[in-house]
Amino acid sequence: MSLTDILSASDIAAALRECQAPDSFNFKKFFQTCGLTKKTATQVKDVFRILDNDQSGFIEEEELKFFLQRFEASARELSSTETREFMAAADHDRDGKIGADEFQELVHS
Ligand SMILES: [Ca+2]
Repeated sequence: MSLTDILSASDIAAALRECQAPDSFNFKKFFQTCGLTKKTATQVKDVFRILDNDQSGFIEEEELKFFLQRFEASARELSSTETREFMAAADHDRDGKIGADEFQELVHS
């Protein structure tokens, strides 16, 4: 399965355009523009599994840095500030990584 089985390529492109400038990444806006907020919990978890590059069941801070590149290989890396803010918002149980449930809750929050 690939991201474009769930999200439209044009919505992904629009979401990436919005955060092209350094430190302009806003995860709420990104999830909304790429169409993820309108997807079901199951679909959001499918997206999570695609984003979980090493299939560990979690997205760690190191992986989060390459979040945008999972959507488009030529996208930029997230800055350490963006990565930290994203992690802090998602990591409810404070174990330093994002699980599928945490990701789905963040998308639909
Ligand atoms: Ca966590």
